[in-house]
Amino acid sequence: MRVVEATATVVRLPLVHAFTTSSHAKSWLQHVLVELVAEDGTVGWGEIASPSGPFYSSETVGTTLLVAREHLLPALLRAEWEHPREATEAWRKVRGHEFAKAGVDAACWTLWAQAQGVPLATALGGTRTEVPVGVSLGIEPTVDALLEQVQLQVDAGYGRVKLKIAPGWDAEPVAAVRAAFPDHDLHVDANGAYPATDEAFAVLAGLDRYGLTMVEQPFGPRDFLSHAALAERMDTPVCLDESVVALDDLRTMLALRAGSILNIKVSRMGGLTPALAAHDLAREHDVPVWCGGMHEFGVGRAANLALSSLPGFSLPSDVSGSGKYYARDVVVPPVVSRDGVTAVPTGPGLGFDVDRDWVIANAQSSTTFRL
Ligand code: OSB
Ligand code: MG
Repeated sequence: MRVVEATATVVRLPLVHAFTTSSHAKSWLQHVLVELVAEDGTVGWGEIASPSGPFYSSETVGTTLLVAREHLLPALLRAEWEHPREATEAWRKVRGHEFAKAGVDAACWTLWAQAQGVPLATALGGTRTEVPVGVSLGIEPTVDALLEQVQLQVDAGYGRVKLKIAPGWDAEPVAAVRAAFPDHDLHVDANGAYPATDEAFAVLAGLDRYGLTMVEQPFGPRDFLSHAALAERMDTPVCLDESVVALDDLRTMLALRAGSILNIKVSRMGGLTPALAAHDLAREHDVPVWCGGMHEFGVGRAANLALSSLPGFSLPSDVSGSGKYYARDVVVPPVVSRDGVTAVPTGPGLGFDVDRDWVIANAQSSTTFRL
């Protein structure tokens, strides 16, 4: 295949409910939609889901646009490829910038699936027709406000709830949610907010009493050793997110026993191609995986859903319905979850229609490249 036109469009969507993590608060998101057009007119979409600020990773919307514009898209426009895996070879020499790569890689995959006339999930090797999903809840101003949010999502049918924690917002909210929902599948995510101190180890190990499914990324991204030490000390499984941006990081996690569950994020790992490789390696080592999210709009959400249909994704993924975050999505109809599952679409390519007119009318900026 040959891509003859590539467009990067910045779209901003307001969140229905403000979301706060250990690092920052947001009430809207700004993602970059990548639209590729092949020689024969086939279209593929991908989403660069980087946060605006460099707090989850070092990337920002600005850096992803720069790298896509100056490196990834020009390289892709020069490439001739038969399979999306070969397309990613075009930017093999670009180090880092995983979010930027992920949006372009996913667009290549949806383009290829569309050209083959198969659903993206099938193109990736997915086998499930529906995916169990959970929700991620941010830090709230009060424990009561958090309980209200959990109730809202439990009522919406979500069987797994993940709570964001941070030093000072951990045992107390977790104890309250556990008391109110004694049998629910609960897990916590610290986004690397804890220092590797004795006090932090004690607080985290103390969470064992709440029967959590996992504790996700308590320490900094590069700190595999503290994760390994905590995993040794805790009964609750440790899951890595920010630490694993490349397959080599997963090898390190396995070798050091720094985690026993992997959160695979398409954005964090640089696309569906590396995400598939991580899935395969984790599966070889009997490490359960689930698909994490970055509050994706419909395009990225559809890619996450397709990926989650692979057999190794044995834990609920963060692919809740679009409505958990957005009143208005960029795909029509939006991604919908019922009773804690999201159906994998059966149509070719992305399986959701991008509302192109709305995207163009609401774009903050748009840049097109042609061969
Ligand atoms: O760590 O999973 C995370 C959102 C922004 C940054 C980091 C994370 C998250 C989420 C969102 O938890 C989950 C979702 O997209 O539903
Ligand atoms: Mg996380």
